[in-house]
Amino acid sequence: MYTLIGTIPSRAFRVLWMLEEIEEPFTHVNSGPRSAEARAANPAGKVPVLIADGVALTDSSAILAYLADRHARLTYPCGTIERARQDGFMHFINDEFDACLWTAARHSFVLPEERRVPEIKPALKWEFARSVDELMRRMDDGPFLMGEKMTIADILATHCGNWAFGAKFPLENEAFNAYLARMRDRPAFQRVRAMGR
Ligand SMILES: N[C@@H](CCC(=O)N[C@@H](CS)C(=O)NCC(=O)O)C(=O)O
Repeated sequence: MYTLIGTIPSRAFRVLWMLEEIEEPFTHVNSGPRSAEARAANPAGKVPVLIADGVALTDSSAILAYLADRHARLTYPCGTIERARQDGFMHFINDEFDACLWTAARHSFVLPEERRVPEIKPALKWEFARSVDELMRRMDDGPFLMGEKMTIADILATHCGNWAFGAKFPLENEAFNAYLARMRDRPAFQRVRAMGR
């Protein structure tokens, strides 16, 4: 049985969605970043944290990859060309989507006020829009990023798309918007969303 620490609006959503997709039982500790529960498991105070076999695992992409490999779900096997492409998607989304969104968040409410540089935000929004176009160029015919098979890259991309929407980043790529709508329709996604209500 897994234990997942982190609130629904945080990156913990990615892991909760994964656990729902693969139908693995888990206990959810609905505690936020820097909470006592988060710090007890991860001294940095960051969430999500997955407790697996008594060990605290951090960093949502690594947790997704661990669950995918362990349960042989939503992933291609290590050492295959498909896995290399899947990893490429994961790195691309982290580098170009998550990094932009996280930098915008840091300069909006995470950093101490005197350290924030709000002027950076328009450049981040422009970069993000350019990366969305690039992701859609790299996407196979669909319905998922890698064609007929859903992978953990879809969880990461969709979470970042939703985050962008919440952060009022422009979302003008129709193919990406249609992809996000399809992904949000998934019952496992909806179950996690309902947990937050
Ligand atoms: N690379 C980590 C980032 C984790 C992270 O920064 N989480 C945010 C919440 S979504 C957090 O805990 N922030 C608190 C802080 O930075 O002090 C991941 O993907 O899990």
